[in-house]
Amino acid sequence: MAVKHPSKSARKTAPAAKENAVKKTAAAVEATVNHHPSWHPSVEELKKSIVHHLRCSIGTSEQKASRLAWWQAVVAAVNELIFERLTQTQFTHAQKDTRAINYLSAEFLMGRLTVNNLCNLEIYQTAKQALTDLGVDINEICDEEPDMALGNGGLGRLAACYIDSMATLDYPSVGYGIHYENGLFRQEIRGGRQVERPDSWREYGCPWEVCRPESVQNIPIGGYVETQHGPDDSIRKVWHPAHIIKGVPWDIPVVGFRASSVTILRLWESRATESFNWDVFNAGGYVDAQEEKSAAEAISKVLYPNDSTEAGKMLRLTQQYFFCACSLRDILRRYNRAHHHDYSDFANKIAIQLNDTHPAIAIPELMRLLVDEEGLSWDNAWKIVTEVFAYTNHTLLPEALEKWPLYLFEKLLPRHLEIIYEINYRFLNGPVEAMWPGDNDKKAKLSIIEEGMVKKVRMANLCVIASHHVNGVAEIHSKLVKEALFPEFDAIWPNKFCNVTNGVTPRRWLLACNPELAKLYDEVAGIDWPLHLEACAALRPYASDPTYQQRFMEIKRRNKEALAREIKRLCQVEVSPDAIFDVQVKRLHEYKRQHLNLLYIMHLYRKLLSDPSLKIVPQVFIFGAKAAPAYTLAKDIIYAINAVAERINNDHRIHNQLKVVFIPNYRVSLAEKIIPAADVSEQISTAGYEASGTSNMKFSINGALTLGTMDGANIEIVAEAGIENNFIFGLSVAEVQDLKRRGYNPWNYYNANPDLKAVLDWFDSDYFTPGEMGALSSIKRSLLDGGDPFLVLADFESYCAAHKRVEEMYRDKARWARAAMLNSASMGKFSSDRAIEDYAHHIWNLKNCEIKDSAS
Ligand code: 26Q
Repeated sequence: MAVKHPSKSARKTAPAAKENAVKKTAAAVEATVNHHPSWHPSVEELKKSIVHHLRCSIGTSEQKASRLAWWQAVVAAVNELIFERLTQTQFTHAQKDTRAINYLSAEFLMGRLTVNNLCNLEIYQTAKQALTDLGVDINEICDEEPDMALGNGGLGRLAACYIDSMATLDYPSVGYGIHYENGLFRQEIRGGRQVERPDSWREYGCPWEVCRPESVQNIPIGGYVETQHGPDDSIRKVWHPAHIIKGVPWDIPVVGFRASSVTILRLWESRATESFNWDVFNAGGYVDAQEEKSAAEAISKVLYPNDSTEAGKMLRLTQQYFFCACSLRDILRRYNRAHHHDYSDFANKIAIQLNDTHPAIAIPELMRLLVDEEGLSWDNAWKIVTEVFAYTNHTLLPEALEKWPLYLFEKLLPRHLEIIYEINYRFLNGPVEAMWPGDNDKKAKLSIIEEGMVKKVRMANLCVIASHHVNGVAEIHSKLVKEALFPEFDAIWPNKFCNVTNGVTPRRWLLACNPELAKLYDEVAGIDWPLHLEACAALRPYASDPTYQQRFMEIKRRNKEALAREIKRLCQVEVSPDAIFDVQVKRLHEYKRQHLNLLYIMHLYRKLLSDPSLKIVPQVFIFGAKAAPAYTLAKDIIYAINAVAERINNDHRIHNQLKVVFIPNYRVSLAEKIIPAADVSEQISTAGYEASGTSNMKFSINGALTLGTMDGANIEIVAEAGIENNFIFGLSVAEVQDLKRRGYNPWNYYNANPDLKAVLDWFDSDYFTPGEMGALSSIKRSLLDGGDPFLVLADFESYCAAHKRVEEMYRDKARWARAAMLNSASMGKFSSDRAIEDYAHHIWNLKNCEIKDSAS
């Protein structure tokens, strides 16, 4: 399929040049460029390739092939295009010995790759036509693909958006993570309650991934450290590990938009080493050998389903160490191919980003590799380490900052613990002593080691000390990281702390998931908007134009119709696309306040019951949320939503004016169907608790209006889109802090607001759980006896008022359409391309590297 490609300038047009660009639809563009680049086959060529792979790679025929087989054949055909670019990318980087960013993350929530890759190669229409000609529906076969759910939520999806941008922007980069055998659990709802089922995403193999046995790593673990005394008082530390674990890399190629670069996501799978098994086996310990094998393979078996810390789990720490140790060895191996163990250029060639503290163990591991294995002095090694690492913080919740019991380190990573002590000693007696001489309280507060009954290692402190930059993920969050979480560190290193507001990839979150809106943008903004999301501002002048308003709202309408069909299929509930689609989809957490949303729904239902003539704007409340399996209250909230939904949806007295649906098993592929169909985006966390949020950005891009608090990136979103085009409510961060300082008493709100009281008392009845009195009362208890830690009751009234404004605006169709369009057209800032450029310029000091086509 090799042919020539257009010039780079034709692939990437600067926004300025866009005005003169002939405005074409994406399909027309595809048609005209079809016969140029090597990754743009014609329909006939692609058909030939798919059929070839169906027969020769999958071993079936057009007549017999299942949907799954068709999908596999399409993937094989697409991979052929991608691999050519991959080879070219890696060849170019090696030849130029480029500086690269290594993005370390315990989670990559990739979702499905087929539609995304077809869109990034700009061959979606070609593939659709090819498959139609072959008698196959592209939607049906793409729906066969299991999600790669190797992450919990925001942090994991952010990593996935970021590799898409790194590839698109031609930044030499590698994503490193864990090849979990089971991703985030599949959620089933039985009798209204969440049940967790294993997610075996590669039960039948994943055709996107390639195993790389030539890059296997051996990872030592456990055992003890021997101190060897050499001549002239020199000492040498020798680690005698108890086990060696094998790390097997699986590569997933990530193709940038218009096939710019192909970046690798390298995920490590743990295996038992043959040698160890062999020894035990020979000693007659067959069963022991099998146990050893199971223990080694357990390391990458399952993703921890908590999106806050799970303290003290040996296996979790082992996972973290395992993937960091594999990744660092991989990085060193590649560096040494060109530099032959001369580390003087290491920090010029290598940048490492730590996605939260989960990969923090990479810091002492790199020290260990440089000092113990490569023979560098401590000072030289520390200089390198502090020039290489940067750390992103994603949470302020003190209980969510990772701390590992010392005894786990002693057992698992004895040498790393010694290194951490040394780092800590030098830090406390260096910069801390210099700034606060003799102040032991300061030393205790800033120490990497937390004293107490169970001594702990504070991973965040380690990250801050070793990193050249520490960033938060939205303006307000970064300010709080600096001023509330790490003020002393900021005093020591005033230039270390910075902000990089999160972003999302416009390729997946607009181009691929909302093709009709994408087409409208092609027309008004030119076809390069997926590379320059700010170009979508071209729609703003049309926001008051009735013709465009109608077109925009018709697209929304068709997306709502499609979602209504999906809801019927998944929840057996009939919903009308005429209603407001009000959506809250995210992990279930008290701070995200799904229960505030529920209180409002119950309040509205009560109003409808008490006034049978009341006419409201019909509304559908849509939820999607997974709860951590051990988070009881979160699971109770899911149960309550389902119980309330059941009652409301079957109550004919309210004439279908109100519907509530909980869509099970929320995940990336569902988000792609839900978000383009939303009218209202619920972003209602207690101010100061949501670091950024990223679904808020996806909703706005797709023309939903935000109903939210002044928290995280909501603040920046409404600053761009206009506060008057959204619905802001509730206490601000300062007001939350103030109220907590003064002493917050939820009972005051309960007693003062009869509506609120009535709704809360409802939880104690059996109205929603017939025959089961008080089945929902844990929620009321947490909000009153439990002290309502997230100020749900304090924000209730303001939230109700905001909902009233939603209804009012929705009645004015033109006003709503205008607001929706202005939101969508104002989200340029929230492209992950902007975020990656920020990282590259301000943190990584990274230059991009254009990849020429091998055919040219
Ligand atoms: C840690 C230790 C043991 C087990 C699990 C964990 C763990 C796993 C996942 C801790 C945290 C997470 C995920 C956190 C997360 O998703 N944070 C979100 O990050 C987004 C991207 O920056 C932000 O937009 C969200 O505001 C933030 O909540």
